[in-house]
Amino acid sequence: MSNNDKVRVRGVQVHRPIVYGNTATVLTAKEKENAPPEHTHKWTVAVRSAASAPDSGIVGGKDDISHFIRRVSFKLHETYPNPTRSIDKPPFEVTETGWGEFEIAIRITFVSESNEKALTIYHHLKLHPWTASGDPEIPELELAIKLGPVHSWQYDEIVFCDPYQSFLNILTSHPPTPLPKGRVGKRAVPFHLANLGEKALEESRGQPGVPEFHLGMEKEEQARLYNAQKTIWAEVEKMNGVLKQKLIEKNQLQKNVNALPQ
Ligand code: SLL
Repeated sequence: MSNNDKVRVRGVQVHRPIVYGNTATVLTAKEKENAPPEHTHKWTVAVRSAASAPDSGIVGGKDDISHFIRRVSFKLHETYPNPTRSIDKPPFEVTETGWGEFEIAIRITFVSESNEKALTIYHHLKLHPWTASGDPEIPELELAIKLGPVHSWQYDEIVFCDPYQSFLNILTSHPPTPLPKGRVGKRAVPFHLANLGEKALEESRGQPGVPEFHLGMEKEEQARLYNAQKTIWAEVEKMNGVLKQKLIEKNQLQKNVNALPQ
């Protein structure tokens, strides 16, 4: 390391896209044999690169992210033995079986060249499929099996501001694979925000695809936010009308009160 490497490069920001979350499936009869009797699901929680490898069958993970991530620690529910699982090399993931959903604290430690503080993010382990509103919150296992694997993933970008020269060199020599522009083939089904269920299964012709993050999702998210804003505006307008009406009523009542004999 030369002295120059210890200097921060001011004004530079480097973004690295990641995904974190989990996949879950209902235990098969064979898997059940090797699991505690109350366990119903098998799941994998992971931190990966955002781009997916074609036909890999997994969400994200095309790029190796160990040039900037040194360790990922997953803090599981205390019902698990040794609940803090530290993973020092890729794939940064933990596979377990269990019966319940819980919050997982994910602590990401960066390589020492970065001089960056560790980052903690949270993921709510999702085992049960989303169903159309009105359905029971936790669908029967048979329906869950029919619906296929549950995917709950979050896209995020880690931003390194004013990186050290040596770290900047590492980052720039490992550019991330750009996300695809839109949906590719069967990797179609949306996930964390979608109201999945039997309808989504029908739409995917009974074959749920493995979801993939793509650039079109940003536009879809924008459209969702815009629609939500429009709904709120309409609601505010309506409530303003109600308020106006109530004020008129109040003034009238006040007048009546004032007109009462003392
Ligand atoms: C719930 N608050 O009640 C959550 C807790 C805990 C899940 C879920 C396995 C533990 C074991 C397991 O699934 N724990 O291996 O004994 O839903």
